[in-house]
Amino acid sequence: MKLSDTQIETFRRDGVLPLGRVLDEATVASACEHMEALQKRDLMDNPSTEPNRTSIRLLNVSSFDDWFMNIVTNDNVLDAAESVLGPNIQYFQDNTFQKPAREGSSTSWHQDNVWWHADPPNMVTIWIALDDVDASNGGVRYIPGSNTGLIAPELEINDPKHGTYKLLAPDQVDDSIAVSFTLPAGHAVMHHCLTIHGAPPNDSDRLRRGYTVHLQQAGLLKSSPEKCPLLRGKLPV
Ligand SMILES: O=C(O)CCC(=O)C(=O)O
Repeated sequence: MKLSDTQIETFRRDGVLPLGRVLDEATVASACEHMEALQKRDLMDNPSTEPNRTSIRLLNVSSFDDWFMNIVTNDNVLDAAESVLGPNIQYFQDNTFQKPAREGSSTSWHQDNVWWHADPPNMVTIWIALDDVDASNGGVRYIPGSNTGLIAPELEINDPKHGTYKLLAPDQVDDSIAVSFTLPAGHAVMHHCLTIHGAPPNDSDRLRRGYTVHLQQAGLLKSSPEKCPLLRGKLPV
């Protein structure tokens, strides 16, 4: 279902919008089964930025198991994206994030477009809860209104697995205005590629699994349609 004018206005102002339910229970259960199967194949990546903490991640998950394209092409996902990106939509990436009970690591504050360099910044992420997710098990936090421009990140991360890169330092972010959402499994939040977001560690006794779909206005990043299929509308000529 397309977003209402009020929802679009909220998204444009805040850079973040809860979408409500996008996946039914059966699809959530299948997604968890497919994630588990990938984990057994030992494909998951474990970005180790915090000692004694674990995040289990797989980038571009649909390239390993194309079942996930069922979610990428789900009408609830694409209708929400189309409401803000327009009719021409192209895949960019889809990822899984699994943060185990009591040891799931935090996600530092960041803006996705620091990596994507989309200009104009017409890209969105739809973060879908595969477990019931809220503030207590490491729900993603967003800084409303931060979707106005890039901030040069100053926090150096030395990840033994992924080398050195920079994210936003805590003093670059006014976290007193951060918002997070209570998401039953199957519910989603959409954020703009400039919106600052991050997540606390999972200190709860509940698993925290999420799946993200990253979409671009078709043709924006000049991605090849073989790797990044057109999902709606047409590519610019
Ligand atoms: O789930 C997380 O902790 C990170 C998610 C994220 O960074 C994203 O959706 O862009």
